[in-house]
Amino acid sequence: MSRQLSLLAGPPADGLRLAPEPTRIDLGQGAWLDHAPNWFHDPETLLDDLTHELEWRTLKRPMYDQIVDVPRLITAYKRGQVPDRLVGLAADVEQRYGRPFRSVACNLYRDGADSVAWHTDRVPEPGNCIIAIVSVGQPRPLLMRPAGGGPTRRFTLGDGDLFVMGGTTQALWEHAVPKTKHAGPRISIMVRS
Ligand SMILES: O=C(O)CCC(=O)C(=O)O
Repeated sequence: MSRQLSLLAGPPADGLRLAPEPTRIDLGQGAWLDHAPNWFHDPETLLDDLTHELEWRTLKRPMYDQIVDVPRLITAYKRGQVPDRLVGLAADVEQRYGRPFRSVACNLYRDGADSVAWHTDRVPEPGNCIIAIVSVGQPRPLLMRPAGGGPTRRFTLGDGDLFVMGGTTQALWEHAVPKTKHAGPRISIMVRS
């Protein structure tokens, strides 16, 4: 619907095209995913621009008795501080899902050794969230498993894909991006409500 609204209101936000509706995957108990492959029309340029324009940081975390680097580069912005390059993308997600976003965070996976471990995102409403991921660069698997245990589901997020975790996903499911043997750079842009 929002695509049609965008069309009526004028051209879509910068970098976006009139993509088909995402496929909705019902995980049960109010948890759902949306996946729209090839949603962003020029992912190569976005990957290049974000790689060079954003201020990437290495976070540290305790592991056993050591402090280690988090295996990916990160940058995050609150609403109102989002760089120009990402404003249109965040606005399009907001319009599509009808929920104001609170923040935009980006992860840069330099190669296959970069990853994110199993976790749920800390959001104000874990039982009613919209977390949109726009993935650019190397396709990587995103795994999801029930927080209390259960079979893992595997999704591949390709170059330019939109993947949304909605409803109760952050209360009931964990997600991870595992290490892989060979992979080029990938950036995930997380628009969180
Ligand atoms: O890179 C991704 O697709 C997921 C990243 C993630 O789960 C996070 O930053 O919390």
